Amino acid sequence: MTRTPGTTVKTTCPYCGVGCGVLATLEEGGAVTIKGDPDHPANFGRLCSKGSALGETVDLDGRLLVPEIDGSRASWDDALDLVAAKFAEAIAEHGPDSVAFYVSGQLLTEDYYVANKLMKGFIGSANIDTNSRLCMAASVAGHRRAFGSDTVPGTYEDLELADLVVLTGSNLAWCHPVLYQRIAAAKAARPEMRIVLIDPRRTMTADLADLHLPIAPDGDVSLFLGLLAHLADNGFVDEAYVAAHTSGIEQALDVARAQDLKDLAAQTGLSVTQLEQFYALWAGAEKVVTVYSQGVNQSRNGTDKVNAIINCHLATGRIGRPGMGPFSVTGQPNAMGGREVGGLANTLAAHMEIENPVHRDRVQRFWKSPVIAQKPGLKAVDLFQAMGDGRIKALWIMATNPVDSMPDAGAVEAALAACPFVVVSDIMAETDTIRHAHVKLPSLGWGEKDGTVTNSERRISRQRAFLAAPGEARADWWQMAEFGKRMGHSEAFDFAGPAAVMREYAAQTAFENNGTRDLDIGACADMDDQAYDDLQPFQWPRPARDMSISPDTRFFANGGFFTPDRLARFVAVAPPQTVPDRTGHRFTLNTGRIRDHWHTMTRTGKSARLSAHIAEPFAEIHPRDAKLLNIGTADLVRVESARGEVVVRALITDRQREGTIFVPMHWTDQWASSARVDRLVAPVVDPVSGQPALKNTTVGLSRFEASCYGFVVSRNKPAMLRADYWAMARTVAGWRAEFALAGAQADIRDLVCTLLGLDPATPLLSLADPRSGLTRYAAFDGVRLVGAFYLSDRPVSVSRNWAADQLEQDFANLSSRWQVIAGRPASDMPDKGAIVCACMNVGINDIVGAIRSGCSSVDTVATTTGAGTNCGSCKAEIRGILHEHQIIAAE
Ligand SMILES: Nc1nc2c(c(=O)[nH]1)N[C@H]1C(S)=C(S)[C@@H](COP(=O)(O)OP(=O)(O)OC[C@H]3O[C@@H](n4cnc5c(=O)[nH]c(N)nc54)[C@H](O)[C@@H]3O)O[C@H]1N2
Ligand SMILES: Nc1nc2c(c(=O)[nH]1)N[C@H]1C(S)=C(S)[C@@H](COP(=O)(O)OP(=O)(O)OC[C@H]3O[C@@H](n4cnc5c(=O)[nH]c(N)nc54)[C@H](O)[C@@H]3O)O[C@H]1N2
Ligand code: SF4
Ligand SMILES: [Mo]
Repeated sequence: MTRTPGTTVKTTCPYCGVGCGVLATLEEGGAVTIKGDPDHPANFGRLCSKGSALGETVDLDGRLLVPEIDGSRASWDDALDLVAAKFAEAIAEHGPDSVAFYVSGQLLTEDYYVANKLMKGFIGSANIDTNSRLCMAASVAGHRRAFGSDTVPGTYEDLELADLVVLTGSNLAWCHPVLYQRIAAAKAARPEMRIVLIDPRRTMTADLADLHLPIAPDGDVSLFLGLLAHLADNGFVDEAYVAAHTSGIEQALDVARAQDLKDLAAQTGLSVTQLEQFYALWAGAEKVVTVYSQGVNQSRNGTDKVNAIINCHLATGRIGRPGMGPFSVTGQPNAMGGREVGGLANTLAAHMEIENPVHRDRVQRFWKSPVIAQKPGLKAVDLFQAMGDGRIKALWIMATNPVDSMPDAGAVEAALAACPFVVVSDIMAETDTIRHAHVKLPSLGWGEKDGTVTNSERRISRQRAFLAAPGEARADWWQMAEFGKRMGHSEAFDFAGPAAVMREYAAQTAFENNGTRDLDIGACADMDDQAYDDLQPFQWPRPARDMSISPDTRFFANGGFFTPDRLARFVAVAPPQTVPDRTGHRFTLNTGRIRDHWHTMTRTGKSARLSAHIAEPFAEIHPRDAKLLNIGTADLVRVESARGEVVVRALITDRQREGTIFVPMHWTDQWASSARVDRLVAPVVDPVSGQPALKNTTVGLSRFEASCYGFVVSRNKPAMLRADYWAMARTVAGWRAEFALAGAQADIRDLVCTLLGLDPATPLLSLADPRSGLTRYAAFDGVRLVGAFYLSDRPVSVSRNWAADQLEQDFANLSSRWQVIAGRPASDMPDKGAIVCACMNVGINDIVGAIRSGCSSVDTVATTTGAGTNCGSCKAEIRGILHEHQIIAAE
């Protein structure tokens, strides 16, 4: 549904699993204004930098707007007929397991439901897997082992009510910023609240922590085993709870007690004192929540890590009561919804199990389907390996970019290139994945589509359209349903709209449930289209027999687990075996996220504001490691494994653990020459969940020997192919790019014109400074700067944001043009430096200036500069800058 300009629509942010409510207004003239929804119980009006910048990412630049077959425009009918014919052909010749869907936690529940129903109930294979395999599979498996169901027991309120919040493998400040802010506000109101961060890196989240444990990679199982033994040995076990509601504590304790503190210190890389401090804090706080994310899940023993944590909560009965519980925070906006409908290859539908014949029969009867998948399908890593072996003949990828995000990404790309038939549904015309598609299908994006998502606390919210469908783009559920009809299942896929899909799905959650399954939203099964449109955010369960919002939205305070005997299981997990490394490489590569970009940057890369915080791929390296390898500040480095290499900027920082490096996952071939970090990552998976170990790969590190380094700002998109290294980012009025050449310098004038997209005869202003080795060029068109180019034999020291701002200036005054090639502002034009606050465009130099003029707290810096006054995501960094400068001032 499209709204008239000026009306405000309540919808949900399409980024992280916090699931913030958003007020979106389409203004006259087409601009979109975004505000936090004060009534939404996830965020109460707050938004982070990414949510605040949503309005800058909904333009049609770069969008895929018409279906294509083999690169040529096609009608929807022709495209879908071809997809159906190719899938049918593969199934007829090679059986249902020769086809597959690879989908995404960024689909809406309605999209996901239709895709899952089609594959498992009508094609008869379970070869539907999702990027949630890379994200939540270990949590799902850990929950199911312990609880008998994939249940997140707690709510966000618990994070505020807790006396101790433990964050392990989670960079909440950058990845779930609104939850981080809720905890920060709770701690400000109750300073006695304690926060522990467990992460090999000292991330921005450490800003809030009373204790940071810089754990050795994958030391988590040992850490929590030690905690379990400590709890048992010091009288903290809740004997009544354990006896009434659990089984298996003895076996779990036997393993836990097998190590003493010295062993644990060796396994975790922490000191005995740090261990004791943590154990005492945990034991002493009745109200404790343990929040975990990818440092736990993305590991070769991810499921064991999850169970090691859950064991401690079960032993103390600290689960399902206000302020207590293990809390897996989900990454994607609908990671939960996808799990609920059963979108993983090893689950069935509505929290039913594929291995269970009763469940299979029930699901088949509900769907009235001709077949039902009899066994789990291929999990993501196995799926792409099977494709590499030629076993998958047709694949449909929807809302994910596996060429960038899967481990062993080079092999994934090769498998896709060799697959006989690939369909990709995306919103963007150019991604590293879609270039391998035989059929490209244009999807509706955020703001254009209608449906529901479930956030980390089981809260279902509506995403609502407020923009017209562009071009011929269509909803993902519609694409799947039309395909289903063409496969001969007209009745089963005859949905009038997303509300109809939701009604059917809600009825399935209630079907023969009667309290035997945790997930029941039967109350939504009879809702009409208007009620669907008006749906307010609510937490499940919401069974039909109870239409009011359930007063108790937590699980398991009084047991009632979903195992056959209704008891929770302790899992006797053991520390991982150390794997001998024979590669000769000596660094552990850790990967993850930065504050202002989302995954493969297809949306956040459009926003100049979000690109200003960190504009280039980088490797965080500890100063001692850098020194040993002769790597200096702003040098380029090569990171390599047996599978490939990346070239990125060195960021030398003692926040990094020695012997480890951190490279973000975001940069793709669309944004940099060679920064797809998953090309390096080995396809090692956790044996229980099949989730890949994306945070622990052995790599080599060396200085990238460049003969010269350059920086450009340009109105045109720079043509970087001639550089050996490059990375580019959007600015308000154009582009900025870093580059380097490895060999002899080419004809520089020619290089400048090629990079800036200028006619070779364009007059250029130039300046060469033999002493600094810096050569600069600038080109003007009338009073406007078209581009500026800086080249040096060392990393170029030019104020990046200042240079980018010059693209917006008026250069009627000829002498001002020289400042551009001088590469520095005139004294009356302050240089902001690197942008810290993306919302208010405040740079580090503004903040340092404010500190020098007497500001001594985050609040006074905020009042003086405006930094941190909108979304607040940068407050931790401001505190860091304050801290550094106060130390300097004190020295
Ligand atoms: N800004 C931003 N926010 C996002 C996203 C985004 O792309 N950008 N993506 C969303 C998604 S899909 C997800 S899944 C979440 C992920 O959210 P997080 O899991 O918080 O983010 P990551 O950066 O992947 O990893 C978290 C931390 O795990 C640490 N770690 C690595 N190895 C270990 C270990 O062995 N033990 C422990 N304890 N810690 C370890 C890393 O150093 C890292 O700081 O973020 C969501 N939010
Ligand atoms: N090394 C390393 N690798 C990782 C991780 C890591 O920490 N380290 N994290 C992993 C995790 S947790 C995750 S979740 C994945 C994420 O990895 P991906 O899912 O591959 O990344 P995205 O960029 O979110 O891809 C979403 C795609 O869907 C498109 N899109 C957006 N909206 C829509 C829509 O409405 N419909 C359709 N059809 N398409 C749409 C986007 O343009 C984009 O191409 O990466 C994983 N890979
Ligand atoms: S925390 Fe930020 S990215 Fe996550 S849902 Fe809220 S506004 Fe969106
Ligand atoms: Mo994720």
